[in-house]
Amino acid sequence: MRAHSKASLSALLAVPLAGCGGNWQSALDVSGPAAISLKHLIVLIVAVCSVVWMLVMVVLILALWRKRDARPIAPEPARERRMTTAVVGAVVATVLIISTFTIMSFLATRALTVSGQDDLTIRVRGLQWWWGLEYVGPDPSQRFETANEIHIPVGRNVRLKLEGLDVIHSFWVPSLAGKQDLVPGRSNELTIRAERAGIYRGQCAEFCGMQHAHMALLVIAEPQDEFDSWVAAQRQASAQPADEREADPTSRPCRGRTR
Ligand SMILES: [Cu+2]
Repeated sequence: MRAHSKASLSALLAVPLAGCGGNWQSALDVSGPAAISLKHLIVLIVAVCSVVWMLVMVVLILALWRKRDARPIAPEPARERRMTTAVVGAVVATVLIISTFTIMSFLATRALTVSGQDDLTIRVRGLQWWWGLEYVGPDPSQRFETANEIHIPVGRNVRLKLEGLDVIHSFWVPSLAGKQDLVPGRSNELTIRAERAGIYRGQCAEFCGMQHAHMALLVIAEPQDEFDSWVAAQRQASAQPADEREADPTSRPCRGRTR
């Protein structure tokens, strides 16, 4: 094979395989129990559907091949019984497969909201086009707010209370959990958990206006001590500007420009 042909083949294979892992926003590169169960469900459904598709193709090809033979318009009774058995068997198999997938999907979706005693609670507000976050605790004075960046401790359940304040949004961090909508006037819940430290990208998964594609967020999973340090820093009072020059943002030099 010539060099440029090999390069073209490699590039062609790289496109479909690029979404199979190693990405920081991928339903196939998972780190949380909910995302792992969803990944298993995806793989199972794709595998079963692939087998069914191949069986249908084989039967279709055989039927087209055998059609060349001259067949009577009215089949004999024994042949008709075989055809009836095949059709009934196919219908039963279809009902069983679809019912199994429906039950498994229901159980996997219900597991997204399972929570425990150790939960850290964060109120997530969806707005056009950003994410407002409030770390909720038993003591109101310990609460604080951030935006677009969720810090969580590794190995702990984090309960997200989801609220839409303007239109419907959808919270989705595919490496950690499934999607859950943020609906105005209604409170939904989602539990996320990261089993390993890292940065996981999330994205609004419901079209919510012209800037919807830019409505991303980051989940930063870190060890408990680092998370505690970050929380302590967030609870500190804001630093006040020392003079008028620091208080006036227009007086600061632009980044990347020398004066
Ligand atoms: Cu959106």
